[in-house]
Amino acid sequence: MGNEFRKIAVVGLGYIGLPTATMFAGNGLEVVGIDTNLGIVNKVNEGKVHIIEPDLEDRVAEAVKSRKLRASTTVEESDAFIIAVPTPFKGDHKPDVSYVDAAASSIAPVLKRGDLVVLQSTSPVGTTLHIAELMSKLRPDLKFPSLGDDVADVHLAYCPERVLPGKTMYELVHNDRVIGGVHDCCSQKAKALYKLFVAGECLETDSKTAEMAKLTENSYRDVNIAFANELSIICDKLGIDVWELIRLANHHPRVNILKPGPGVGGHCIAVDPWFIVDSAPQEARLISTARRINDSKPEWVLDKIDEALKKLKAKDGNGKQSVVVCLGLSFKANIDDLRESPAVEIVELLASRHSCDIVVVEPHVESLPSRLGKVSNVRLSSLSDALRVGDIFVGLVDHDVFKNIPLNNLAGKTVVDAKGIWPTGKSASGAEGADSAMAAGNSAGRSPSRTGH
Ligand code: SAJ
Repeated sequence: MGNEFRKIAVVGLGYIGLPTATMFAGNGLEVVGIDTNLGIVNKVNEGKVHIIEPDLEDRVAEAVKSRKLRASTTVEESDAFIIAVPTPFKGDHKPDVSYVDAAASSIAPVLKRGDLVVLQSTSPVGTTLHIAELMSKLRPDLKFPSLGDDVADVHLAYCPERVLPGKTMYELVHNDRVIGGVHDCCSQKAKALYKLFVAGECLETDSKTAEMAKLTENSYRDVNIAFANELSIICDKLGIDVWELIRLANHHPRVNILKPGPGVGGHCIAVDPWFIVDSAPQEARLISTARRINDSKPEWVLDKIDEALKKLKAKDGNGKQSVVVCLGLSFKANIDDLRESPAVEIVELLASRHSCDIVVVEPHVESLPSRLGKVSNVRLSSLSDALRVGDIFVGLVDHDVFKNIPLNNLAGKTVVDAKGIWPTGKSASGAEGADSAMAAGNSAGRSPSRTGH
């Protein structure tokens, strides 16, 4: 198949849409990126970006300069359309596909025979067929693909994204992709499009299987993290160091346990499994239990901080109030992304339960997020200041900078390590005086250490 695509439109210039648009532009296509947010559109047209992702800004600047990429608030006629808009869930864990519907409705008026429409947003099973119906109503003059009828004027496919934030530009090219056409001819056409820059394999299937594949991948990770989190709670009860346990168990050739932590954050893993639960509530028992286990972990960490505060109070009599240092706010290590972060939730709950001073260290942000900014007993601080004033140190995110804290600096402090920043074990040398880590797996009475990862 020759290159049948001259111009494409990418609807939604977020974490996935903008890098995808930039890839196509960098591979010679004329790309128009569409976003309803005028601020984003203006920024992209200046060759700048509104999200932090290694390598993205330079590539956007290059693509805009070469006039291959531009942004607009309105959809234009193109040969292919990629929908990459958010699909959040509502309060009751029900998926909200209104942005997908809005994107499909905005594309419909400019569609012509032979065009390709690809849905990339993480979506409940059946969404691709649903937008075929929606567009069919808006454009009765065009024939859209449907189950059992493979003759159509417009091709339609679901093609999920599986890149890891922080490695997006590399993984976009090198990851294998699942391409789910409503019919085989739709898959083939979508594959021809992605093969313009994807070096990984493009695996063809139908749209429902592709939708389920995306949800399955993130649910698989969620269930496995829940297993690790449950183990950490059991081990705490039994006085076993979970990090040591996992390290030993993972020496089995067919065991690979993930890491426990303060909960699961980010905009994907904590959300996507609910889409499966919503589609099959009676059947998705393990998946929904895992979600609940991971969602309940912040409360458990909070109970551990409560215990540490009580213990310290009993030790110090009615003396001064303890200062609690919370290390990390982002949803995972070495990034600035605070979305759905369990660390933010823990700090917020801690401040609502206790009047003590809470010192937050998050080297990747310049100010506290708005939900913490107005809380009077919470302040953002440098690590050195926190090490000077803190009594209780709560490890919430395993940033490298925290792993490198000289252990002597924690001597005499109480440590609640929810993330295995200082897994206990072999080299507890420096922190002999620490009344050490008790949460999320670190059993009481052992000194923090930096080995064991
Ligand atoms: N986490 C743990 N223990 C672990 C691993 C992760 O507690 O052993 C926590 C992290 O701290 C974080 C959360 O899970 O709070 C999610 O982090 P992550 O690194 O597992 O995943 P994300 O959300 O950055 O990206 C995931 C990836 N999916 C899978 O690995 C199956 C990525 O490939 C997807 O493209 C992305 O979701 C997405 O956009 O769906």
